[in-house]
Amino acid sequence: MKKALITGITGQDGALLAAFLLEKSYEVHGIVRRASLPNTARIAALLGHPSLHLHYADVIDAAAMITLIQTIQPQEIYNLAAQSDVLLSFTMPAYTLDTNASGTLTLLEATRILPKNSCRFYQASTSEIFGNHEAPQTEQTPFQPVSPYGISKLCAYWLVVNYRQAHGLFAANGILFNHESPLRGERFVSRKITRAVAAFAHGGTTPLKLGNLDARRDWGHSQDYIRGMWGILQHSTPDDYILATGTMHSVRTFAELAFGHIGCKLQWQGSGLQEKGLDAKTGQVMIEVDPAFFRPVELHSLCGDASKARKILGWEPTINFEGLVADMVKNDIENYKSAAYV
Ligand code: NAP
Ligand code: G4F
Repeated sequence: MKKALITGITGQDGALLAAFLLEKSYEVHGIVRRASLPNTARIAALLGHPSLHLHYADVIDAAAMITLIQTIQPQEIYNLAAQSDVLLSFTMPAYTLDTNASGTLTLLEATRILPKNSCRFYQASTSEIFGNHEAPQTEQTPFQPVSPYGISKLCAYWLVVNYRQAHGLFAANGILFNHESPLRGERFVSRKITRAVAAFAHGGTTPLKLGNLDARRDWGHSQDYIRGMWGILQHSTPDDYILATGTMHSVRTFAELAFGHIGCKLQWQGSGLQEKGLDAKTGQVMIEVDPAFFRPVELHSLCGDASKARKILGWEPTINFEGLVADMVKNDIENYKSAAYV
């Protein structure tokens, strides 16, 4: 039985990856941070599985991580742990770098001192490392990160490349473009929109406050990207791959599609901070612009070219933008709880 260690198992991707690996008969180990309230809601359905083992740790705690990895001796490590909120990284830059960059270094060191060639290492890299370089982005596109988050992830990217070159480690970067699911964190724009749609569907009246409506992202479904992460570690040689859909939509389009699921056609009125999205039928205000959600530096357009992963790994996304939005809206309407969206 193969053993895998997932850092970030309590997050969106970690929870989906744990389910995927258990399905493949792996012994799955995950690290959980100490919190004052339970933080295992996303893996609730997996708790009690005989092949799932959770350990308290934090990637910032080098001694704990090295001890844990020496004890488990995994064949695969998926480093998904991160402070992954781009806007927050501007207010918590040191914490973001400690977790995302130094945390990755700790894990690479812990992997390096395992018996030679015994463990493969996957790093959750991101399209944020490209910054505002012209879309579509490929593995050859120059890196120009525009946030502390992007900078921390670029440092981790190069550490992975360096450990591969200097120490012969099987270490690979998955450069993933935005991917969402019903488990997406509630502060990210996709989930914020689909939760607001659910609130309106259940009789809510509070307008949704958003930032930049014209930012464009390449949104895919997390389920497809989990399969890609695993595929990157199964290939005979370690390398870095983009996973993306190759299509790009604006936040505005995401909102129009999501609100359409409850029979609301959005009509935009005004501009700048005064712009509002109204229900074309009733005139009710559904969306307002709030500068609190603007970023000090915005990343305007991301669209990935995943030709390399397609050609070498045979990876293809199977769920398109419309399917993703439908899945998220349906799930939020079905599981609606009247908590405010942030
Ligand atoms: P997420 O939902 O925010 O999950 C992050 C995970 O990291 C959580 O389990 C969190 O634990 C854990 N974590 C945070 N700080 C930690 C620390 N110091 N020590 C140990 N664990 C820590 O993120 P996601 O969307 O699943 O993304 C997974 C990874 O892919 C992240 O590295 C992210 O940066 C990267 N990525 C994501 C996307 C995307 O679109 N989703 C795209 C490209 C790259 P708690 O539950 O305790 O907070
Ligand atoms: O949903 P977002 O917060 O995701 P963002 O910044 O693209 O980052 C996500 O994807 C990255 C991959 O490219 C990951 F590495 C990262 O960890 C994370 O998973 O914002 C998307 C866009 C931005 O341009 C933002 O300015 O939506 C815009 N936006 C507009 N209104 C908003 C809002 N974003 C958020 N979070 N909240 C808003 O109200």
